[in-house]
Amino acid sequence: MGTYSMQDVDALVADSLASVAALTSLDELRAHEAELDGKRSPFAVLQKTLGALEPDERREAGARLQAARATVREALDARRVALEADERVVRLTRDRLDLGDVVVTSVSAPLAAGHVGLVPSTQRALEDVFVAMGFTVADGPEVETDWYNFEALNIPPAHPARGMWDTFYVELGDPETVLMRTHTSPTQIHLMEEAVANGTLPIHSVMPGRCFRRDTPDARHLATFHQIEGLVVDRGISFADLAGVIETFTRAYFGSDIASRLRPAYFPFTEPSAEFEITCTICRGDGCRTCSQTGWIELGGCGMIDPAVFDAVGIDAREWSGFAFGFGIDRCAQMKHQIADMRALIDNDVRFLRQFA
Ligand code: FA5
Repeated sequence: MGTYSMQDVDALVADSLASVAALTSLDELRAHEAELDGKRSPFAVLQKTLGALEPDERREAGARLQAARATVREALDARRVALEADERVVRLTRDRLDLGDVVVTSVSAPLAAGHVGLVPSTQRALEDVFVAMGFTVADGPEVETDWYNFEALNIPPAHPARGMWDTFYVELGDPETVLMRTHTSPTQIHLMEEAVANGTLPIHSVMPGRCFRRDTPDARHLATFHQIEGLVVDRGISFADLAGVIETFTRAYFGSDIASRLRPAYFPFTEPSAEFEITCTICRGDGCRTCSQTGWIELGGCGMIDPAVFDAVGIDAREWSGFAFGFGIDRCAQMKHQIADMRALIDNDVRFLRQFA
């Protein structure tokens, strides 16, 4: 910091403006700002000498210094704006994406398309097997009357067999007269009534659909599940026909390496009755949590139509005979795809669902 006099002011301004013009970066500007326009500037030094002057001289010199400092400050401000603009351009140029290097794979991610769920696709696969065996496919209501779900199936009110199906009743009409069907067997009754009314016996049909029970969900049960009912009414039908259909179905759907068996059972609407089981596909028969350590999984019930059922729908049991079966569709899906816990079917976990796209 030298010593200056007021004669130097114009030269000092010229020097300062030249120094400002020579600044090449904001960092440089910050480093020299105090020398050009701050406490260390020649103008600040001169300011301190004003006290020694006469008042008139002091006023004039003060005004000149202020003007000089204002000139330098304006030049500094203008240089700062220009340097900021330059540096922004440098930054933007450095950060700019070179589109030549960018491979654009898609403008927007493709929307994930949904697909048919495992239970409906299993239902279709089962229908295909039975259609190939000569069955037609029929449909029935999910809300039924007591008569179709129980009575016509030889399950009168207060019959202990009603305990086999824990029922959701609908608040409609007299108490416990309207209900969510507990199985697809009531559709058999509708089909037989229609065939009698229209004179279209024999019947060879399967009837898939949703069923409802007050069952506690577990590895093999849901409260809303699906069954596929089968009904054959013709002349001269025997248990051998039933066993043959079940055997043919098992091989066609599960493949010949899966063992199946019929075990004596009781259903009020068939006589004799049987339960149909296959080797548990989760443990291959060794026993696991899914099959309650038995090595076998029950797929459904079946049997020869009880004459009391023929009576209820007006079919002459001396002329006609028949069999029926009812399998769990969810159970079939579970065994076909080795799903340890049936509740996965209703969890809606996309990682599970995607496996069956
Ligand atoms: C019946 O429902 C009889 N209507 C089957 C029948 C039809 C017998 C025709 C004779 C003649 P059952 O309650 O056992 O039977 O059920 C049959 C199958 O439905 C079971 O083996 C199982 O595969 C499936 N099922 C039953 N309850 C459930 C449930 N809560 N969740 C999932 N599947 C079930």
